[in-house]
Amino acid sequence: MFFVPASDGTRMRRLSSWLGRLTLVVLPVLFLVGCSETDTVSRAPHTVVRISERDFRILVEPDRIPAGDVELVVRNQGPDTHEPIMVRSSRSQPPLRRDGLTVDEDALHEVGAAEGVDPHGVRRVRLHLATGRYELFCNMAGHFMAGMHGELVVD
Ligand SMILES: [Cu+2]
Repeated sequence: MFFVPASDGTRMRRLSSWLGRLTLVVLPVLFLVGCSETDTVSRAPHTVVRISERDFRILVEPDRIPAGDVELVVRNQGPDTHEPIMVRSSRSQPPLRRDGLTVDEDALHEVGAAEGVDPHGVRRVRLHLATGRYELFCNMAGHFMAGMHGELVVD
């Protein structure tokens, strides 16, 4: 019969607790490295626009940029999944679908989208934007009405 002496069990517990602590230290470091790397992913000349999503608003920074190549860095900081869509801005309020909860994207001039950005997820969308006004909104049911929209002006 084989049995593990008590001291080995203790050693294993100590090892696993040490590994647990190491994971706690290493993971945030990897996360930070990952973030800083993703912010400098491409060296091609383009304007980076940070789009931060929370429940329920969208922050666009900067909200005024020159025309040309653009990289939208969409960061979901809320607990819900979001689906930001960028359209050419019109003077009127975007039309709603029959459900009354989502915007009728098909009736708009969509220029880009990041579908289903999970909580704490980051999505990058490369676009070439001409001069004009663009509207960003989340088209998950009810999110637009709850305030998830923002504007980007391209000069
Ligand atoms: Cu949303």
